[in-house]
Amino acid sequence: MSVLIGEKEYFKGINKIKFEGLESENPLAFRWYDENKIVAGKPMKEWLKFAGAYWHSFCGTGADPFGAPTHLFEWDQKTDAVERAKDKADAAFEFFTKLGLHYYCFHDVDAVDYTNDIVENERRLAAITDYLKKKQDASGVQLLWGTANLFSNAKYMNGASTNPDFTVLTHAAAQVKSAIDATIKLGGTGYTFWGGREGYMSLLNTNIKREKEHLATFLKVSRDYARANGFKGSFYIEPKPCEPSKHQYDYDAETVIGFLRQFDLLNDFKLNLEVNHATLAGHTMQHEMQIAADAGLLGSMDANRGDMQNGWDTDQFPNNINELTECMLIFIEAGGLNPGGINFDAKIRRNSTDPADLFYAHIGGMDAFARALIAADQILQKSDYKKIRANRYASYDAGHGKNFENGKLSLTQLRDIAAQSAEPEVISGKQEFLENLINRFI
Ligand code: XLS
Ligand code: NI
Ligand code: NI
Repeated sequence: MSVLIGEKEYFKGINKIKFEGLESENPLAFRWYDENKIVAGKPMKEWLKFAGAYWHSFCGTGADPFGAPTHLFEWDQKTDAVERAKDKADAAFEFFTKLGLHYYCFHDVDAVDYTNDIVENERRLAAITDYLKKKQDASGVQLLWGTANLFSNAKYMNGASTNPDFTVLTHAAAQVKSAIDATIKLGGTGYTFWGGREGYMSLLNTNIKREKEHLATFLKVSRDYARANGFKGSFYIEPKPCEPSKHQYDYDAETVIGFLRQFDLLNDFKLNLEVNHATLAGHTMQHEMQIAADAGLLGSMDANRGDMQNGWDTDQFPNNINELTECMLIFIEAGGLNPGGINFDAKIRRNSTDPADLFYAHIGGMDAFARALIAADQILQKSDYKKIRANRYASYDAGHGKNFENGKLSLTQLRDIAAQSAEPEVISGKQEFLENLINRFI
């Protein structure tokens, strides 16, 4: 991938980031992520389809409820919205190509600023996607997934497709329709629904049953529209338990799978799991990934990490190799993400204000994933990890255990087997042994 610089160079002094290996002391080089290195039968770049998130990296100004913007973007200057958006696209593609990211993700309003005029928004999105298409063709960078922001505008304060006011739902539909058009036009491999406002703040004013039915019908018409217009990719639901809603309907992987099953959406929808959302739901990311993988719904991933002391979505860059190695065990055993990738839904801190900080953040995240992928592959190949897990269930592999698994034993028969057998042995779960394996291979 060659570097694509637009009219102006935004990240001056930073060249193409290269793999330099463990000996390198260059902070602007990869030490582990070697995109063509073969791991478990595939090049790293195929396992780890990293994507840049437009919203955090090119729109997030660092403003917080207590303070003003600290990231003052040079590409955010022009008065005409589409011209301003083109500068932003230039900056984004310069960044993607210098870093070697093969994918990106965006919300409609990240690509170009929206107004409250639907027709004007459609015009703007069509214009900027013409430009993005050219940038994609010139660089080879692809759209991992598109989405519509149905949470920032004031009209969504009571929800988008779960809003008690039907008019708001229609406005959400207008946005989703254009965002799907944009995704199809740009060859996106997925389309994501994250419902930050699809939930409630108070049960006192909420009819959950009707709201969830509206959400399901909304997803169905969106799917039907996309399929009728040639979209072959996957739809994703991105679970999150809360924030900004007190309770979000797409709480966690299990909840979403139940919802998809209830409303017969399992054929078209998979999960886009996010690390910090898993921890907010009181789970590990490993848990969420295993639940999704077991259901055949491990679609895509939003990579980030939370803060151990803060109870919100801090969206920090991933750097926990132990956690990632455990995730990669599930990931490799599931055959990777299908058809998604690893979107850095993470933001540099408000006081990380050097242009290079965005590079350090992504390099660190990519290296952490690469190191975890290698470690997990070694664990699977060279250790007793798989054997120990399989052996724990050996009593179901033959005899009565097997008959039970096949549904051939009644409760009374199970009782009789118990009465004839000795007291169960004490069998170790070997947790610490397994934890040590992870550290040994990192
Ligand atoms: C917010 C979500 C959001 C989605 C895309 O917490 O992670 O960024 O990924 O709408
Ligand atoms: Ni996300
Ligand atoms: Ni998030």
